[in-house]
Amino acid sequence: MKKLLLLLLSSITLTLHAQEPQKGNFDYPITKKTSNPLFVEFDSPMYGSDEIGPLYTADPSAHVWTIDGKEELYLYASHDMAPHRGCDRMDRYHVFSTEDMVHWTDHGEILNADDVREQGGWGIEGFMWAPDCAYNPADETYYFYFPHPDYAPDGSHIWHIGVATSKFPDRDFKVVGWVEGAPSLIDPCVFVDDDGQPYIYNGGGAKCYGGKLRKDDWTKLDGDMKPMEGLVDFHEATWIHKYKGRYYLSHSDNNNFRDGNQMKYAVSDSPLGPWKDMGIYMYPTGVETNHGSIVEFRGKWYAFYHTGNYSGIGALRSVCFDPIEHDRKGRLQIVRNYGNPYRNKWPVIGSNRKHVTVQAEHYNDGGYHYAYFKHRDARPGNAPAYQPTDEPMGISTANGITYINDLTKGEWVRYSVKVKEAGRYDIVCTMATAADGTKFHLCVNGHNKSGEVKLDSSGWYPIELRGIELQAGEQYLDFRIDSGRLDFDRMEIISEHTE
Ligand code: FUB
Repeated sequence: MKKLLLLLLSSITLTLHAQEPQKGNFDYPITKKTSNPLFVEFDSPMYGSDEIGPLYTADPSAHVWTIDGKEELYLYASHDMAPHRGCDRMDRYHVFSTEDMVHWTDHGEILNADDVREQGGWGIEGFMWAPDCAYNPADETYYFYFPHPDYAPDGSHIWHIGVATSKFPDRDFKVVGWVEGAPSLIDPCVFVDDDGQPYIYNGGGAKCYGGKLRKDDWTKLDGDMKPMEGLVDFHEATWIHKYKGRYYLSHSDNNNFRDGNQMKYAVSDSPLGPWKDMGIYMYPTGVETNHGSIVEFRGKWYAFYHTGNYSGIGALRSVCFDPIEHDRKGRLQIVRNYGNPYRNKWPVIGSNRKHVTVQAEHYNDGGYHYAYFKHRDARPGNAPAYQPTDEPMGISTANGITYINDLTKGEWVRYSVKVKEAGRYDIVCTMATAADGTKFHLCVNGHNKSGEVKLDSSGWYPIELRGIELQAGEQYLDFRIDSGRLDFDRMEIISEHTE
């Protein structure tokens, strides 16, 4: 996201002349059954036009509010607009709620960049990035915090943490100003401790700050915000939750410059640190950014995040969630958003199993988003480049060979394996292509381990991926297609030093 911040500074004049955002003409609230990736069944106006497309959401901030005696999960999200221009057309926020994690209500737009200019007299077009919301029982008011750029007195641009308030969690938010004194950084998070003390955090580009809000005025700091100490490889997307009396600060790491952000966390006995780094709780999901929130709802813990697993595009993201667990020592377990092996049987490699064959059609169970990504034709009038289908992968049999046919650009397919011994393995894939310039890469637990692999002849032939490093334990292998068309028959995983 650092790249985007730099881009923002250089492209600001362009964005000022962008077209007026469309508000859409929908009759909210709208309730639908939806599953990962969430909310794409809801319609959204596209940026600067009257066309309708899927609703893309990012940066989920999940809270459980008790309303009329009933617990409901509310989700505040930013809104990726199609057609995208990086993240700079994100000019509005939607709020969603659910009682059962299956049926979700879209309450519609709660604030946009125009509102900030009209009601607050500040701000520029677009750039309504990752928000958060907090409820103050003392004044029965919801406080919505949003990062948004404005002009500094010297004409440069700075980020404010804007505040809008309402008596309702899902409507009537009015801009009341910004948090004076907060550093010019993105991604606010407000955590309210059990004693009612609100804390505010923000951060980006490797800096994370935290401080107290005034108990009697949740729009103002109580003292200065200070750098959070002890975090390792912090990028952005701060989120705080409390578990068994300890504070957990989760955030994205800087792996966006390689394969995509991983989600990490650190713990402390105090809401403002110092923090002890505890490592990763989610692997990269195939797009540059990730942004999470962790929340308990009706006795279960959930990790919210976003992926590009609907559009195939990193700037047209969709919010997702999966269960997350703390182990007996309070350590967060890796979120299982990668399916399970075919028929729940892990191919085992290493130790006395030096050579394992996995048939391509035996990809992970769990379906689309967890185990594969496949396109279908775009809906009419609805321009995004890719749209997935939840049909299984295309399987063909010819000349006694059963294989996955015709994997195309952006598609991927996943295989979980169990590795007995960490080490380097050769992975020999039997593949074919009918198109020039067919390329793919292999990711292990979301990390590109093969670099670009090119297929340069037709007919079945072995592609040797030499010395792929595998850690011990469960690992998942994604074959991600970068261009062309690829048929995939099988892979053999071979311990490097034994064959
Ligand atoms: O969505 C815009 C920005 O991308 C957010 O503020 C970051 O957390 C990253 O998700």
